[in-house]
Amino acid sequence: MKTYRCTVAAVALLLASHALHSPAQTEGHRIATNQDHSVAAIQDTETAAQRDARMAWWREARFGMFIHWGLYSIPAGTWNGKQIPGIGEWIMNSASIPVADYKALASQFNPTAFSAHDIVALAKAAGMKYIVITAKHHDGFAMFDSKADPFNIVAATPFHRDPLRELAEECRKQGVKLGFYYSQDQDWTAPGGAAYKRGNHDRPNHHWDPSQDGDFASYLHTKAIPQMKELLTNYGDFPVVIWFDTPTPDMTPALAGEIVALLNQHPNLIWNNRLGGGYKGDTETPEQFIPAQGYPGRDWEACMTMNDTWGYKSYDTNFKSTETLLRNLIDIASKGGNYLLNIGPDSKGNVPPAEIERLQQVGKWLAVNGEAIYGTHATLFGSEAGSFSTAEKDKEGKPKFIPTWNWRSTTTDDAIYIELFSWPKGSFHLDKLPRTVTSAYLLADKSKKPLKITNSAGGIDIALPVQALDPIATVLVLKTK
Ligand code: H79
Repeated sequence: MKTYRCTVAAVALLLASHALHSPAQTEGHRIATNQDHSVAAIQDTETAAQRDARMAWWREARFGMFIHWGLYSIPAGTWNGKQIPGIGEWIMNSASIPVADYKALASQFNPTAFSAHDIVALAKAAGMKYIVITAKHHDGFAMFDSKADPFNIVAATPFHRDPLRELAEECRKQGVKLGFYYSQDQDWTAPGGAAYKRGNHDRPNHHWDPSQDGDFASYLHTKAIPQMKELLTNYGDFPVVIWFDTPTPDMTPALAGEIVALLNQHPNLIWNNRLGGGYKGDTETPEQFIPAQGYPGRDWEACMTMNDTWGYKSYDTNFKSTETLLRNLIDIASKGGNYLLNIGPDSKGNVPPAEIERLQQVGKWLAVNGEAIYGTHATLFGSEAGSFSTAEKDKEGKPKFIPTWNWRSTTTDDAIYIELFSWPKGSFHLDKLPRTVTSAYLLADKSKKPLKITNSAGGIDIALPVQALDPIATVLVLKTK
């Protein structure tokens, strides 16, 4: 066993991330890394070729569905007649709901409209290749059949069904991959589970109900680890992803190492950078933002909501347009990342119509233009995404990135795709060309009518028809050698 070295700087980082809460969580997870781990993770031991093989399906997929669904869909953003600000799945913390009162929601949870078939079919129609669903969020309620803890959808609700099992079956039938989100660190209903500070929760550990107090290691040993074992063994070839969230300093390297030992028994599993304890995981997880230039050398996945909440809130109608969602997907793909786009079903199990509508529209575009997204690599150019301002600073005091939205580019071995958001008059000009272009056509043109290419001053001009073929993004294909 390797000895674990914990530097003062690493501890300071961990503490700082805990104090700041959301910034550490949402802005790139610079929680201590590169330390020696007491238990080596697969990323520490595998070869580059093994890693490429393990990550292959995920890198090709580019687009996945996040599902936040749990008891919080019952209050749906309102508690005791008051609308509670913030994200819906945080309502227990944000409204300081006592544990017993929150747990009582389980007896009302009967989402009879839930259809695993329809949700998987929706993901497919949207062009999404994988689904990640909240098996347990910070509220501690398990959305699956758990023998390890009775606060779960099968034992504690009139529904008595296991949606994860139903989704696993449908995903197998419909050819979609399935992953599980598991809040390994925060758990607001289990004694010893961690809590982020919200409001006036100044008691030690930011708890707001004495029944939350307890020993974190005991919580891990009696609830979180046993439940993760259930999730990793009861669903056949799924999950292919475990999506951890919100690590705190409670998750010491030694405790995280116990979880890693479990993950290591599932060598094809992909897990993110939010376990804690200094483990980097497989993926960076920018939350609610798209990084200016991706994360060169790292796999990454931007997780984003369609409105302003993950868990269903009845009055959040601030939906992004299909244009924004599609541009985000293209922007992310052009930077080499994946887009994990969230839906929040309601307490009956219905997906909000505004979410269905947008996903179907994105899927329509992908059905025609998917070749420019799936299995592609990042842009060979880069400056088309925007530039860093010399005057404006971002929240960290660094030059602010100002995106531009004329076009993006994705790449395969023999093609460069140009996704045109604004339609140029007459022709599209490219200055510097990293490859030789042999032919050009529009992806949405079934006849693949060749477009005239003219050399001009070190670059090329591609003659375009007068009208864009798609109001949001028309894809220009440049075959290359
Ligand atoms: O599961 C979703 C979120 O619930 C979870 N990650 C995504 C995928 C998440 N947990 N914490 N955070 C994200 C960031 C923390 C935000 C906070 Fe707040 C700011 C906690 C307290 C202040 C947001 C605003 C939640 C309550 C108020």
